[in-house]
Amino acid sequence: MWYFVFLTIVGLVSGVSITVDSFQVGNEGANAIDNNTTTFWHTEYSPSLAALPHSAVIDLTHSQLLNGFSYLPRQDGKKNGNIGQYTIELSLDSSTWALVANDTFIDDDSPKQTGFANTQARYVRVTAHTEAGNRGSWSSAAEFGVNIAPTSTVNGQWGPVIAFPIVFAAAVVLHDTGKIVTFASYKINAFGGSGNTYTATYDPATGLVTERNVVNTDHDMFCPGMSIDANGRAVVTGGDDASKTTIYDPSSDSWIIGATMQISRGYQASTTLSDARIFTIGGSWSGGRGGKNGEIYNATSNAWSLLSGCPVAPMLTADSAGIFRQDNHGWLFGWKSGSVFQAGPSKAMNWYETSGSGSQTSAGLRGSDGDSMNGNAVMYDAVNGKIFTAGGAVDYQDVDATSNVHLITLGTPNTTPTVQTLTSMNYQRAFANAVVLPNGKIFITGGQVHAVPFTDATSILTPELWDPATQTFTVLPAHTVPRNYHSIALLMLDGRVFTGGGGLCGDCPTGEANHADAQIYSPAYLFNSDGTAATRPALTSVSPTTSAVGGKITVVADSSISSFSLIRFGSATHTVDTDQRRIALTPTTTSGTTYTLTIPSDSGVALPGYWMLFALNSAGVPSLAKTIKITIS
Ligand SMILES: *[C@@H]1O[C@H](CO)[C@@H](O)[C@H](O)[C@H]1NC(C)=O
Ligand SMILES: *[C@@H]1O[C@H](CO)[C@@H](O)[C@H](O)[C@H]1NC(C)=O
Ligand SMILES: *[C@@H]1O[C@H](CO)[C@@H](O)[C@H](O)[C@H]1NC(C)=O
Ligand SMILES: *[C@@H]1O[C@H](CO)[C@@H](O)[C@H](O)[C@H]1NC(C)=O
Ligand SMILES: [Cu+2]
Repeated sequence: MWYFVFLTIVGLVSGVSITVDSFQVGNEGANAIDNNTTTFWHTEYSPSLAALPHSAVIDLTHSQLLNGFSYLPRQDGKKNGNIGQYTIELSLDSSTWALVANDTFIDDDSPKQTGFANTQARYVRVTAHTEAGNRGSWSSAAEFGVNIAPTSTVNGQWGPVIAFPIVFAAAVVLHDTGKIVTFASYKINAFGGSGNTYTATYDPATGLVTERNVVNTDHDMFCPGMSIDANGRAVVTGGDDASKTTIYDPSSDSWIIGATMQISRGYQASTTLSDARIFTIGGSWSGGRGGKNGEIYNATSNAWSLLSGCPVAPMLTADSAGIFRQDNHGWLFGWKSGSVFQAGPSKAMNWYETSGSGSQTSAGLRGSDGDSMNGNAVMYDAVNGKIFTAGGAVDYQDVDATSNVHLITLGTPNTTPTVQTLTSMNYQRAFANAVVLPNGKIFITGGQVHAVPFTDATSILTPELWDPATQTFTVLPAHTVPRNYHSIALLMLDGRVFTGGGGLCGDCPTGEANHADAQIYSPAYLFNSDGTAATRPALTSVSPTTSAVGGKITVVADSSISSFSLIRFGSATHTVDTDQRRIALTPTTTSGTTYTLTIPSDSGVALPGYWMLFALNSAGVPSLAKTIKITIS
């Protein structure tokens, strides 16, 4: 089933009209605003051929606050006229125009979005400067749509959609700049190749996105495992090129060839450990099926070693598609003394020990929860060993997701944790993303009720926020673009949440869709009750910025601070972000607005690597984060 979201349907019913520079009889401009995806606008090709550029002006009948434009290419399986490079201009009077977007649409039939800062306008002009495949001088469109900017901030607010040059399925936040590096596959909008990966980096400081095709590591990093190591480098393993390791080092902005794994993998998960090594397990999606037992990476020696005592069998789901799916996307948490706690997605939970050749111990069941493939698990309070789990489905696909929520409380390794069943989410979700905020609340976004990769049918566009104090959910404003299979979400240094991606189905069959875009959510804590921006406390000095576990950090703020938190820099792909975790910090001494913070002494709680330090005032408004590096000793 085809699915597309218009915040505003610019349909004839409302008096909205369209004027085009050219049309073929039978393919008039009105077809682009009739909310009928079968009909489409096409510029004239017979008896004469109209030349590029082509334009369409939509008259909304009255001025409105706009923040985006949507384009659905023709849906009849042909590509002629797909718009390539385009500009969007806005006007109050159809005579003075302001350029708000200048970008290029990918040449496929997925719905496209482009956003811009809130602008008051009555007229919207889209100009096609090229045909996306340079096949001819035509333009065509099944539908155009306009997004009305949100005005309420009571439950936070979504910003405009940010157009990306790639359909990304994985992303990482950089500790030095706060930039977000996203990556797709060997093509910008399709997976299944070898030897290269298209990446795109978003810079929150400028709003710019830069594209880069990474070829030097000879690695299609689609459907990988990923963990950020003790030095802030993203260690990306397997996927389409199933044995490879590629390391992204933010300090040199370089992609580095790492050691090949002992076992080829795709859809494995990995996690950084208390001793700075990285453990991985599972991954029968690629590189052969079955036997994807644990192995461990030492970044210092750049070597992978098998852990013969860490079998994958105890953590398999009972997926009806067999082993291909049963060992995918483990919910792994590095914990004390080099241990790994596996919280899901299987209903069985396990401990893996990584010293010597490793060992495995059952950790019991996750309450009455079933297998929860493509659900979420977040360690939102590491000091107290608290893991929140939500959603997922018994099979990878073609089944309904659950809205189940569980709270796991870890003790010492190899002991059975406490599991509580909590109030469910408002929505069933598989392929959602969950992000812990500085205040400990968990933002859950996207996903669909009926789990099916690549489709947007049964999408949940309404995020919700879990409050650990009340253990209940608040429903939040809807986002613009569906975020399902292959979508990601990550906390940013400024306390907002970056979401995006989804798809990677190339010339997606009918009903499937690519999403080459992102959208940023600003939580309610960034607004005053009248909708103006809240005044944020600032961290004027943090010293030292590198601390061993158990060390003390002196923080000077510009105003009174009520609480602090550390959140480890995240990496996300396929609903998995084993890097994010949160530590609530209470100052040990306070003098005026100078605070002394003590880093937890256990590196299984405070994993080595880079963390965001947030200070929150009494109104719950977080500062911009300062980056802290935690070392083992
Ligand atoms: C547009 O079409 C969809 C699907 O046919 C329908 O659900 C929706 O109500 C229509 N919207 C308007 C404004 O007509
Ligand atoms: C959409 O347009 C097609 C082609 O003109 C027509 O057959 C169909 O009935 C229309 N659908 C709706 C819901 O109006
Ligand atoms: C849009 O971007 C293209 C490519 O960068 C550039 O050549 C062109 O001048 C820009 N158009 C406008 C109107 O700024
Ligand atoms: C990782 O390798 C280095 C260099 O060989 C070694 O010194 C270190 O002990 C290893 N780390 C662990 C946890 O084994
Ligand atoms: Cu995938």
